[in-house]
Amino acid sequence: MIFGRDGEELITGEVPALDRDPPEETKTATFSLGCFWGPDATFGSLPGIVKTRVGYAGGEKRDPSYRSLGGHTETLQVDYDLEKMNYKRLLNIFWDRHDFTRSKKAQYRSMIFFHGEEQKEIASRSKRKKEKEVRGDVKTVIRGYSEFHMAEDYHQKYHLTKKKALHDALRNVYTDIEDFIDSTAVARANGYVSGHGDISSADDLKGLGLNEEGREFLYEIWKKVRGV
Ligand code: MHO
Repeated sequence: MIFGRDGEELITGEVPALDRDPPEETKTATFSLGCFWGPDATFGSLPGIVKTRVGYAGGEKRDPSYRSLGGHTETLQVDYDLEKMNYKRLLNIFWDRHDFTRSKKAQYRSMIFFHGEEQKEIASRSKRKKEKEVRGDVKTVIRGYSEFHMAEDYHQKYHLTKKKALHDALRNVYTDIEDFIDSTAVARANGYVSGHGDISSADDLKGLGLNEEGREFLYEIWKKVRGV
């Protein structure tokens, strides 16, 4: 237990079931769609997303930071389970979640960084389709992935960090920040506190390592954000 953290009453203390047997095969996708806090939560809530991380990509600076981006763009990177998710579906969510018809400053550009030829094809096709749909210009830049600079820890799973008891509970399970960022359970919890996810009772929150009290606690937050 780390001094000063609470939330211990909300967890079982065991490794969350969702993190227990990671999928055999995952792929990575990298997208920029405005402030990265929101996409981290949206994508993190989806079954089939194994890991999420936020960072900076597409610029020149070799060691960007939030205060000194050096031409980089806020970017989300996810690892997805090939048995439960595919790139086309990820792109549909990408388009749905931001306005890609307006020019933005470098920090908030709309970008797709493809990993490999297959993603390149799918992304290009998907962009052409969008152009037809909106009958005009899609500002999204499609580019080959080259590098991704992790953002500061306080940007990772940002919405969850604002729910201290829950955040601390999960940090009690994952005391190492890297394990915390990489946890599927933590990615889901970050999505649920933001009102994402298809949940109809606290029972649907099993697998996150929370006990009954913890599940109720999270379910109440989810309902409040959803306004139900
Ligand atoms: N409007 C947000 C953007 C943060 S995001 C990490 C803020 O400045 O509070 O760019």
